[in-house]
Amino acid sequence: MTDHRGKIPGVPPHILKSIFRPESLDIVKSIIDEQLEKARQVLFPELDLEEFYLTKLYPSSPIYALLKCFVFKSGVLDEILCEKFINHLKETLGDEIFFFNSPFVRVTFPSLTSNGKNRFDNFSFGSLHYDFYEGLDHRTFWIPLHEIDSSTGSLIYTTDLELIKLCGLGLEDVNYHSGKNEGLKELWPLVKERCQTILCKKGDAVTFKKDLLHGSSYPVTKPRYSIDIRFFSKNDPKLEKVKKNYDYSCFVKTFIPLENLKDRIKKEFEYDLIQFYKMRDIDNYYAKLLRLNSRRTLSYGKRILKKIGDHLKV
Ligand SMILES: O=C(O)CCC(=O)C(=O)O
Ligand SMILES: [Fe+2]
Repeated sequence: MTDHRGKIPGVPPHILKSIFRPESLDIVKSIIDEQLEKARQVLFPELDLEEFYLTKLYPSSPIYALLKCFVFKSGVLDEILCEKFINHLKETLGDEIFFFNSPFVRVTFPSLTSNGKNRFDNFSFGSLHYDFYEGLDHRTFWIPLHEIDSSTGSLIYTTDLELIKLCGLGLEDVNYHSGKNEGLKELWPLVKERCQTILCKKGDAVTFKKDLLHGSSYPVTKPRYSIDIRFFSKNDPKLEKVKKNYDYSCFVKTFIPLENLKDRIKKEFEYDLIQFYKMRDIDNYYAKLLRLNSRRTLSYGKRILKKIGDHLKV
């Protein structure tokens, strides 16, 4: 059996209690705020911060792709890779560990829309989906930067097989933030009723595997900041296959060994930012980034990358 998605309940997530120092999380949050402000200044100086949030930040906004470059380049992993966390990683995955170079920075807030204009559904960035990378047996770590309660919105998940089967493999693939897939609306009440919501204290992290159907809910009255990162063992049998299939993505160029991670990640994202500045044609670049992040448009991605290469030569 290779692809279990939509077929098995999955293992519920595990909460790692007090794994991060609250002070470190405060630093990460302030880096994110600073870098968001920098993104606004560079890209949309004509908008004030409120307008910028309202119109430019929404679940599939390319600003988030840019934000994560800024944020990871600024050293958030210096704060996150503390001794407790590294010990946990080694206990779980052994001594030789890779970082899957596709981290996310999530900033959501109550007035967040689905597309920069309207709100279509009650989920946030992640509609229900699996973190599934060619079957790699990775661990996802969802790291909120403050206490998570009913006011902040949260990670949601389900192990309810009936709901899982109804969702099938489809939820991830359907662009349901765009409101185009009306059919899925019928599922929303069930999703709301059957999904579990995670609550955690500042300093806790949530970890889960590829078999868990999960998503996130919108904040109600307070913003929600979190980052999510993935690690896997160097001995993972699926490693070669994944490498081959992800080579062409802008952000998943490499798997970084844990030992070099703090420095390497800064260089990786520095590089991505340089590419970004060189492109100048920002809107177009966004479109390319989004496309390149999709597994199904790999051949398209190859063509675009070639074009980007040509463009840079000019
Ligand atoms: O934080 C979110 O909105 C989604 C998180 C997620 O999908 C993940 O951590 O894999
Ligand atoms: Fe996810």
